[in-house]
Amino acid sequence: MGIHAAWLPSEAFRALGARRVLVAGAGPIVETVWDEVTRACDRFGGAAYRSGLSAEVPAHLDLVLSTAGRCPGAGSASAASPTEGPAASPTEGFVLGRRAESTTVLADGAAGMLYGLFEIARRGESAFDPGLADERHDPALLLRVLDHWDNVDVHPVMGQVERGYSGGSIFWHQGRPHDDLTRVRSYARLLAACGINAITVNNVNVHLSETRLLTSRLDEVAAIAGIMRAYGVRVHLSVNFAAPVILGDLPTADPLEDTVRQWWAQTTERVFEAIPDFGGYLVKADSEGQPGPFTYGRGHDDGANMLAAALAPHDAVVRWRAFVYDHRQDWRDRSTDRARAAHDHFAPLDGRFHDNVIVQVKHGPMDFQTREPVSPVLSAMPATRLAVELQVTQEYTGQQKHVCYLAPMWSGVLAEVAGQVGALAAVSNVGSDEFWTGHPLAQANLYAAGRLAWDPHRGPVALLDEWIDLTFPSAPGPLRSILHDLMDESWRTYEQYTAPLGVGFMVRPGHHYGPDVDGYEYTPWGTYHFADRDGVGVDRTRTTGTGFAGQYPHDRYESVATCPDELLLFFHHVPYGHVLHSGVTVIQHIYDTHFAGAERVTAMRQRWRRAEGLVDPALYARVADRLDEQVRSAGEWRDQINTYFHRKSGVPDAHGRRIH
Ligand code: GCW
Repeated sequence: MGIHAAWLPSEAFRALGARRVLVAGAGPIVETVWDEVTRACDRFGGAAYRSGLSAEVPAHLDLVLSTAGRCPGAGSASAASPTEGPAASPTEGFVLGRRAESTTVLADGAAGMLYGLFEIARRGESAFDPGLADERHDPALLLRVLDHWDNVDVHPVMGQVERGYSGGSIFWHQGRPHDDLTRVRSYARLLAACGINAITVNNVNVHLSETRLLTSRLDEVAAIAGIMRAYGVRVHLSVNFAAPVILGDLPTADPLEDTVRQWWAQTTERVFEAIPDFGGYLVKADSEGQPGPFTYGRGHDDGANMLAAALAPHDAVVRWRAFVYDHRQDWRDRSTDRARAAHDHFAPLDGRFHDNVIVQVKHGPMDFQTREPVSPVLSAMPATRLAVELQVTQEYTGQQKHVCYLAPMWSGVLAEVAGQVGALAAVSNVGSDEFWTGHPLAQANLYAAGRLAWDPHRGPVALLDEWIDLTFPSAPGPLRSILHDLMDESWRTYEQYTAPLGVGFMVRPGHHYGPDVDGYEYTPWGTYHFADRDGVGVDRTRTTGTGFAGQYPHDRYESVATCPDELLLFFHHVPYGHVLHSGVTVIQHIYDTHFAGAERVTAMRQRWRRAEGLVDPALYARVADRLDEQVRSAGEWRDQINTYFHRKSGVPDAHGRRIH
């Protein structure tokens, strides 16, 4: 099985590879750049020179890539703020411009040179435009990390990759590291080319074998780190808070016990002996059954600060997840609201975390639903370093069987949290699948997550076109417009045929695929819609509801008059006859969007048929298969949702369409 080139087909290097290119600098990442440049030049007829090493360097060069250091006065790195901190890298920025009739990348360091190289590749011929004006490029977010939910072993319920829809892990196979890590190297390259600078190799639910990655299986992590390093990607590890006990060394994991603190300090020292540029720990504690400081009557600040102290000597961070809630709730209890939980637990701790702790917050208050408000935690902790967590793996957005381009959602989130977060963590959608992501078009989500972390202002539509042009370099006009048409609005289409107006869930319990309106209604998971014969939605207002709306510093969500339609049922319980800002009633909106969404998917399938012969036949077939499933599934959603609400409300469809 070959390795799919994704957004780095060799064609992407044609413009660069046909030119005279000088590489100036030293170190392992510069070697990577050199390797890229020489391969491109060999392929496309250009010539590569190495400053100080090549015998003859011609007087005229087309491209100079150099680690010339930060240009005085060109700096865009902002003054220190709580969103920054010790893990800030000063080496990633670069200035792209023209000097002495050559295109130049003057990088702050080797990583900047690598990012500059990929910027040149993205631009193709236009990178060599004599009129190119100087541009400074710096990442908006210093930590841009992809979190893998990979297990070493195959978990009996979750499989090898938890919520993974792309085959097995790219790191482990049958309980051991893959013999051949070539794929991991290609992966590192793809990550760097979209701006990602860190990965967490294992699942946040840390089972026994994965707990050992910290100690007796550390060499496996070091091997991955060795490959990633060449592309400027640092490796992080999800750790089990109870590791000192589970690994059999201590009777307690109490974060205030000296023996426990020493255990972590010594263990962490050994990690750095094996992986000198290790990035840090990721922790899911006291959440969905994972161990945590609550067991010892300690707080999340105690737990996080203990690990932070162990990591502090090494310029590394602990990311501590704010995804903490009661997953054993009684559905009869209307006072508990899962949406409130992260803010209730973490906002009071603002200012109590060490400066190498990053509190990692899911973008919405619930759990990666198709539509959620932005988590209020992200504006409630100004004295804490924060990461926003996105889910690239499509657990609730079609599981890589449905086309669902998520960048429009993420851009909205990032616009709201600008200035409040210094890091972006994205749950990976990658696996051993030949197209990396199961659905080949889901590669665009991975690409966009990295690119948005680098530059959140880049529009989702521009990013989509960028991805299409790179991935399908020979895309003639028709193919580009087919892909654009299929993907651009696909998130909104998915929203149309699934749970309405921000109410969320309504998925089959366990695997979370396909409709089951009441699947979670009487369960302990805290994900309810409260539909009855009169209305639907969750009253989260301050005045009559759970009070969640009061966690925001503004009042937009409190009143139905100001709450946006798409979040109405997240915040309010309303009668079916309630008229939306759009002018239609809630019940009619449900019928209309479900018919429209499913119809749109059928049209997408039709449209894709015109791509036959324009793309690689295997990719064509894979997308075609997935679209068949999406058509089937969207019809299932439409019928179950419409029938359910028709039966509950007794209100007929104004247009007399078929409801079962
Ligand atoms: O969305 C839920 C998933 C769990 C996941 C959890 C989390 C890794 O259903 O599979 O566990 O979120 O984010 O920790």
